[in-house]
Amino acid sequence: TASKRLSDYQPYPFALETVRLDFRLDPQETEVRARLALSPRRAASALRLDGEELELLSLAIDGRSLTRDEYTVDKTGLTVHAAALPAQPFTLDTRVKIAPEANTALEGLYMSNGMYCTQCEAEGFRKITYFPDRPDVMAKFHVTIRGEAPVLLSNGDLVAQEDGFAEWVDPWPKPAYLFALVAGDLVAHSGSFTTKSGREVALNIWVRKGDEDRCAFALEALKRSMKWDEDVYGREYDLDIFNIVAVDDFNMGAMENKGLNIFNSKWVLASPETATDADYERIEGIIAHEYFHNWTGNRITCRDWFQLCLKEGLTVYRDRSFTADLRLGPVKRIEDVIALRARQFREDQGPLAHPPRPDHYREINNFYTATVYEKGAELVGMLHTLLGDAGYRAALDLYFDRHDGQACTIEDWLTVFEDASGRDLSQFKRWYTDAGTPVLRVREQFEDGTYRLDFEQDTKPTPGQPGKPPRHIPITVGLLGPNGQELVPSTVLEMTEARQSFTFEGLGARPVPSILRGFSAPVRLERDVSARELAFLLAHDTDPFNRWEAGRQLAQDALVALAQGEDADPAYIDALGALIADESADPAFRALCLRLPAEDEIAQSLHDRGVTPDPEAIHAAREALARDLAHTHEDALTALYEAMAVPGPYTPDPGPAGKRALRLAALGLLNRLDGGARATALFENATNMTESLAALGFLVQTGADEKALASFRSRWEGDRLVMDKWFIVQLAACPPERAAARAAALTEDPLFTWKTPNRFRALMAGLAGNHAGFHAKDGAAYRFYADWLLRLDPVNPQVAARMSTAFETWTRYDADRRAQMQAELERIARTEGLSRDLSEMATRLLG
Ligand code: HT7
Ligand code: ZN
Repeated sequence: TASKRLSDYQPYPFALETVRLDFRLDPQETEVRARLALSPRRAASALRLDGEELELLSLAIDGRSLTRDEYTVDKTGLTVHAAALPAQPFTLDTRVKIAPEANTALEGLYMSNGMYCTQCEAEGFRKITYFPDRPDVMAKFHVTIRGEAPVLLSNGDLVAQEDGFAEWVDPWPKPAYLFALVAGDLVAHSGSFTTKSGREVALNIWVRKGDEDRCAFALEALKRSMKWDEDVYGREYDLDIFNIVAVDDFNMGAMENKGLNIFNSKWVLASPETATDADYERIEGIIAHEYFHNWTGNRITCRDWFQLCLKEGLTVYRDRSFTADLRLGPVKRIEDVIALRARQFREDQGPLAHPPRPDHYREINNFYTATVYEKGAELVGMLHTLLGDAGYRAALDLYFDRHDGQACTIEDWLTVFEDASGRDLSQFKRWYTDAGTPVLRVREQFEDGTYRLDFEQDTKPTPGQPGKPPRHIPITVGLLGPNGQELVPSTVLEMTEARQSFTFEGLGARPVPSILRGFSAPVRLERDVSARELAFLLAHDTDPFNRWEAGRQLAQDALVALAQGEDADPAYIDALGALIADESADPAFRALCLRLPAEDEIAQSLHDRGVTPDPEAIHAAREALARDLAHTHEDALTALYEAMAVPGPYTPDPGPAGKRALRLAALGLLNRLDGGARATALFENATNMTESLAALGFLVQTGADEKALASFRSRWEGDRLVMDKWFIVQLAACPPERAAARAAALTEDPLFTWKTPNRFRALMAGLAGNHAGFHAKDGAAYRFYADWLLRLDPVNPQVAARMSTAFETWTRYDADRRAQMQAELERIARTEGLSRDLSEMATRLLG
């Protein structure tokens, strides 16, 4: 199939006012009747409706059945020829049959554990009925559902209900991708929220029987989100009811359907025994994210799918700010940057690099990426930095005022910022249209009290984009004096040229610069800086992000040296001694400083420095540094492990969670010395999943994990969410030489229900997350992984394609490994009958 191109955009030639949908649910034969009220926008245009895998039963216009020569049906839709269309507004009625039970792709209407549910973003609605399935066609939906299930849900407000019947009306026009239907034997955990204008909203979290005691946290998170959006963005909820449903079989995390969010049960259900601190934080963030889409995505949507980052980048930015406000802001920022580098910088460095707003694609599902989401959020953050708090808020107010009810573009978005601020953002727009991570080099000069920073920016070519003009980069800088006092507080420098200098006058002595504070732009900063100065910044920087960053840099430098067989500077190990003992620093922050960079990040760092990464050497280097750290600071770490124990009943609040994080970071290091003794004790006595799972991971790391894995399994066998953790941890943390064989053995486990995305992902992501195991020299993991992608593809192409990104770094490695990965990708690409999703990925990966 050919690519779709942004430059080919044409408005839909018909206006769609209202849609009536009537469902008669049946696992094998669901009947869907649709009535569309259409008006031609220009004369003599044929009517094209999208539709896939539908059996058309009847088709009529204004009540008259069409004859066979008046329309054409093909594999992707239906065309009513222009001659059969009235020149005036008309109604089109279709009746189709679909088979939800046979739908394993989990797109459109499908079944999960006997319950009906839908996933329509991006182009799933066309698997439900014939429709203009594009986001710029917005209509009011009126839905009736007939079926045996006791609970029948759709978008909007419930207007009628009796046994086996429900009728829903959504007063807000929406594109089809926001349609949802759920039917099943569900129970609700309910509550309510009163909006700032006094509207009472009924809140329900719908789950399978038995799960209702794991919903309380999600419900409270929803209320916090509703309040935050009112307080910070002035946005109020706009229906009388808000439903969330938890579903076990789900391709992604969650979906923001209007008034009826559907969630992967993993991101709703939580109890102290089954969910970790990290799970709680993610659940809160995802609940917020989907709720925030009500304004940024639903009330204002995207004109076409090229504009995806308009809603996703902004909504990620909003959910990050929410978490930063409710928890520890600097810690959240550091976590987000770690994730950005691990996922988005990695993507930008390889064959899948693309701009936040791509201009072509074959399969849009392949563009729900770290670049669209996380880098998209960074771009919103930079706009916020450039305009300041008041300017940002004014721009967002204008955005909601001007575009409510519309389907918009990145141009609309940037125009709002220009109009609100009077600034020219044409150069800033390159961040949206250009792929790649700029490298920002900086040199310093100090003379006669004047301090000068000379910056140079450069972005390497990416697929299809050879030339990279300079970008508009906000660089937040502060200058520190010799005792750590702030000589120049944080200032935003705006770089717009390829090379640009900034001076600071009147300084008594050479200052220590703190550059790119808060990670003010998604760039790779290069600066010749001594280990001594980094240690100084780790001890004294008043910007918490850069304080952490200095430690990170020290760790990276040490690891890069060790991985190349050189000696590591002792500065990192020395500096961490002070930090461990620094009780004025927050435990969560100290925990982050104690966390060594992941092996994949070390590989990335080597590659950035022009060195071919050797996965075995990287693994050995990381182990050696961890052991050295543990050894040097054994007493302090042991004291920390004791002092950070949290007594009393578990709560997922940031305070105790931070202490647990620090305690477990200490244990992770000590585990290298005591052969798993402390981890065994913790595993046996843990009363919450955070500690239990961490202890299990540490035991897996030592290799003496058989008993612990068996006991964990026998305790949690009946719990699908906890068992996913069991699959992941034993692959992600195990000694690399065991990883591939263990993964293969696990596929024989009766609990490896591979058609369930969560279980498939747990096993495969566990293996791919074991850097040295996945890249084992013999190529066993590559072959195994490719085999399973090929097996999943005909069942669930979306998930198979997403998981293929495990290969996205293949060009970084040595010739042997490259050849093996290339061979696997070629084998995938050659496979007959491959889905469009995986085929596009294989082709792009091969470059
Ligand atoms: N807007 C949603 C993205 C999405 C999705 C979710 C579930 C399954 C398939 C999906 N395809 C696209 C999720 C979000 O960003 O909020
Ligand atoms: Zn989203």
